[in-house]
Order: sequence, then C-alpha cells, then structure tokens
Amino acid sequence: MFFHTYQNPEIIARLRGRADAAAKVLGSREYRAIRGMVSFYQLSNQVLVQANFVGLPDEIRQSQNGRACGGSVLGLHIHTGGSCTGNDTDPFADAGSHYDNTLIAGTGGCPHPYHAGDLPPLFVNNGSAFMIVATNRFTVEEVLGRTVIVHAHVDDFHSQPAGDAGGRIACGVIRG
Ligand SMILES: [Cu+2]
Repeated sequence: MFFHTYQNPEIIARLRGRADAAAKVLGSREYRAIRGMVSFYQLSNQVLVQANFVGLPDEIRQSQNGRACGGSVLGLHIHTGGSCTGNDTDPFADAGSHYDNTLIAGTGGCPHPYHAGDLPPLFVNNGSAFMIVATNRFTVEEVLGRTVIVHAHVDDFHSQPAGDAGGRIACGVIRG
C-alpha cells in the first residue's frame, strides 16, 4: 500500500488498533435511545477522536419546494466534570463547563470555540452519526475521567460560553 502525501500513515495505522481511552455515551431519561462510543487515540503530537452514535434525534426540515433537507446537527464537546449526573433541569449538570486547559483560578480562559474540549458537531443520518477529527488541544491523559456531552442543537461556534447548543441530551465518562 502507498500513501498520498496528504494521507497520514500514522493515523491509518492507529485506527486499526485499540483506542487509548473511550467514553460509552448514553442518552438522558428523555433520550433513552441514544447510544454512542467516543474513542481517543494518542498520536505523537495530536489525538484522534472517533465518534460513533445511534438513536440520536433527527429532525428532518423541508426545503421551500417540500424536499427533505439534511438531518440534525448536534453539538459535541468534552466537558470538565467527571460525572454524568445532574438535576431536574439539567440531567448532566455535573459534567460542568467545556474543558479548557488554559484556565488559571481567577482569570478568564479561552473563548468558545477555542476551548480544548470543543469538537466538530455530529451530523445525524437517520439517527446515526460517525465522525473522526484530529486535535492537538489536549492529550488523552488530560481528558481521562472527564465527560463527553452531546447537545440538543447545533453549536453555532460563536455564542459564549458554549455555542448556544441547547440542552445536554447524552453523556459519557472518558475511561482508559
Ligand atoms: Cu457541551
């Protein structure tokens, strides 16, 4: 096999092997159908994040001529907290805010979408979604014990502090 210069042989080789960490992601009480796995692979200078989901809400909008538009786009982030627990208004409140490894007590951190834990959203196809991205914003070691959160709406990659992505509908703790 040969690789074009724009392909990364390290990435292809690692995805064949075992992940260094993964989060088993489950929907909240209102979104019981959601099941997903988000896997993390540490490369030499970046981390591959691979997300696989089924059972996601998928709202099909219609074009002006009545044709079906693309499915839902749902915000996906790593949050700082280590527990998928919460309260009546937010089932995953204890996941905390977006993971930002630049925070020093008493100072402001990075704006959204420049938090370490900010990720591309999930593009839903009939309830399922698949996504791989490379990021150098964190190491696998740093995110162990933190949480992956799926949101009810698209992340606008602009609004502060979290992209106006709506409620938290699924959560999983990242484990090695
Ligand atoms: Cu989030």
